[in-house]
Amino acid sequence: MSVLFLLRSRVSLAFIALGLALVLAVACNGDGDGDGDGDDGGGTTPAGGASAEIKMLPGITFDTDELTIAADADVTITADNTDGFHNFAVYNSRDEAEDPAIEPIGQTEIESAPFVDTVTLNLAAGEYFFRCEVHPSNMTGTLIVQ
Ligand SMILES: [Cu+2]
Repeated sequence: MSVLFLLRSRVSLAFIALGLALVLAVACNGDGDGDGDGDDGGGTTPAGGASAEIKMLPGITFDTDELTIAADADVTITADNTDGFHNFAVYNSRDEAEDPAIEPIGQTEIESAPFVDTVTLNLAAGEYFFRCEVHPSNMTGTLIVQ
């Protein structure tokens, strides 16, 4: 009788452990998806959607040099400055960015970390250029609109 009871409580414990493992697995998956979105250039459907995020990290760098967003839709890009003095500015091309007479299509405020700002764009499909206005040679990338 007591052996059976012990056995049962072991089984219950096993179920609880299994449940915890499942919860952990789901949590880890969530993280993985978040990372994949930025990297794989729109392979996953939610990525090329109505929002995107870029981070400014220690070392005068963005967390990615390639962002993918949806074409012909209002897309809000969040620039999360975690370190230093930066902004996020989008131009039609690198050439236009290097022409001091041409203003960016859109940009976030130049501000010291910690600072989060957004810029909303509505662009035709194509490849655009982004950079930090404070560090135009270190922090650059391609905005893919598709
Ligand atoms: Cu910068």
